[in-house]
Amino acid sequence: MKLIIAIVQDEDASRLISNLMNEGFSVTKLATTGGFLRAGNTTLLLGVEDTKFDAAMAVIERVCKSRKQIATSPSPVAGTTGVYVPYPIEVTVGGATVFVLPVEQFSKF
Ligand code: 2BA
Repeated sequence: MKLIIAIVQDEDASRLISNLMNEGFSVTKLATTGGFLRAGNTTLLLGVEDTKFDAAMAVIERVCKSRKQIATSPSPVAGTTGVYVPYPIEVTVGGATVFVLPVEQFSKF
C-alpha cells in the first residue's frame, strides 16, 4: 500500500475528489496554505493498494491543470527609505504536487 499526498489548487479539488470517489478511492481533504503564495490550496490524502496506484495517479494527472497566477513579492531592494515595495510576479502553479510514501501499516479500529 502507498500513501499519496497530493497538493492541488482549490479550483480542481472538488472535481478531483468526485473523480477519485467515482473510481472507488477513499480520500481525505485538508485545507492548506502554500508557503510561497500564502494562498489557499488543498491537500488530499489517499491510501491506495499497490495494484490501484497507477489508476489513482492517472486521475490526478488528468484532472489537475496548471495555471498562471500573479503573486506580489516584496522587493529585495529597500533603498534608502528602508521600505520594501511589493511588485507583481507571475508564477505557474500546479497541476498537482504529489508525494508518494510507502505505508508500513494500515489499520481501522
Ligand atoms: P506555494 O508555496 O504557494 O507555491 C505556489 C507556486 O509558486 C509554485 O507552484 C511555484 O510555481 C511558485 N514558487 C514556489 N516557491 C517559489 C520560489 N521560492 N520562487 C519562485 N516561485 C516559487 P507549485 O510548484 O505547483 O506548488 C504548488 C503548491 O504545492 C505550493 O504552493 C506548496 O503549497 C506545495 N508545494 C510545492 N512543492 C512543495 C514541496 N517541495 N514541499 C511541500 N509543499 C510543496
